[in-house]
Amino acid sequence: MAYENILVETRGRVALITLNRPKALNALSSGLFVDLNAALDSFEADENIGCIVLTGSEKAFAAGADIKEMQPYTSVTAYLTDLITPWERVSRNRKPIIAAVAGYALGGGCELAMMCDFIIAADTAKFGQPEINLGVMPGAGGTQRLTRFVGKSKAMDMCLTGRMMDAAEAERSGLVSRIVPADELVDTAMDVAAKIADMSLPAVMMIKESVDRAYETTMSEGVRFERRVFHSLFATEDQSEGMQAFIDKRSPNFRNR
Ligand code: CO8
Repeated sequence: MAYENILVETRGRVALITLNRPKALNALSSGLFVDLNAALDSFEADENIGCIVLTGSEKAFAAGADIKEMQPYTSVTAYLTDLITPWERVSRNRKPIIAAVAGYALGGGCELAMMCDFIIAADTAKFGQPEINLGVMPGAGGTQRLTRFVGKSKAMDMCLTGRMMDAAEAERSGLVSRIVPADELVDTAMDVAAKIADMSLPAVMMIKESVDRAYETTMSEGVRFERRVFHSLFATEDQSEGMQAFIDKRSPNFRNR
C-alpha cells in the first residue's frame, strides 16, 4: 500500500517504517498518524512480521507535532477532536517497535520515540521537549515517559528549559539503549530487529508485555504477572524446541516466528 507521509518496506520478517515529510522535518501531522497507524495495523496482523523499525531522516526523526496544523486549535477543538488519541496506537502495538533516531527528536518526536520499545540513536541524535518555547507543554506523554527514563531532575530541566540532549547524554541517562554512527543507524536497527524477529514470537510478545508492566504496576504484582506468563510459555512448542536445541548443541528451529 502507498502512503503519503511514510515509506514502508519489509526485509525478511522485519518491517521498516520511515517517516517521510522531509520539507517539514517529519513534523507529525494528523495525516501522518493516519498513515502510521494503518501501517502498524497491517504489520501487527501480518504473521510474517516479527519486529518493526521506525525511523526518520538523517536530519530529523521528527521535529515534533505539526505546529502549523496545531496553531489554530482552541482548547475546545483540541478536546472535541481528541487531538492526541491517534498517537497512542504506537504504544499499544503488540509486536516490538525499535525507534532508530538520527537528528532531531523534539517534542512529539521525542514522545513518539519513547512510545517505542527501545531507542537506538545515531551519534547525531538530539532529544528535547521544547514545547515550553511555544507557550505549551508536552502533551503526548513526555512529562511522564521522560521522567521514567531519565529521572525527575533531568526531565524537569529538559521540559522547563526546552534544552536538547545529545546522543551521549541520552545514553548516559538511560533514554537510549545504544549509540551507533549515523551511517550505520538503519542497518544496525534492522539487524537488531531481525535478531528479535527470529526468536519465538510468543516469548517476544510476552517479554514486551511484562517489561511494560513494570511501568504500570507494583513490584509484587509485576513479578506475579511475569511468573504467570513464564509458566504459560511451557505450553509452547518453542520452549520444548529451544531447550532441546541447547542440549543438542544446535540452533533452535522455532515454529512460532
Ligand atoms: N511543525 C511544523 N513545521 C515544522 C516543525 C514542526 N514541529 N519543525 C520544523 N518545521 C518546518 C519549518 O517550519 C520549516 O518549514 P519552512 O521551510 O516551510 O519554513 C522546515 O520545517 C525546516 O525547519 P527550519 O527551517 O526551522 O530548520 P532548522 O534546521 O533551522 O531548525 C529545528 C530545526 C531546530 C528542529 C526547528 O525547525 C524547530 O525548532 N522546530 C520546532 C521544534 C518544536 O518546537 N517541536 C515541538 C512541537 S510541539 C509538540 O510536539 C507537542 C506534542 C504534543 C502532542 C501534540 C498532539 C497533536
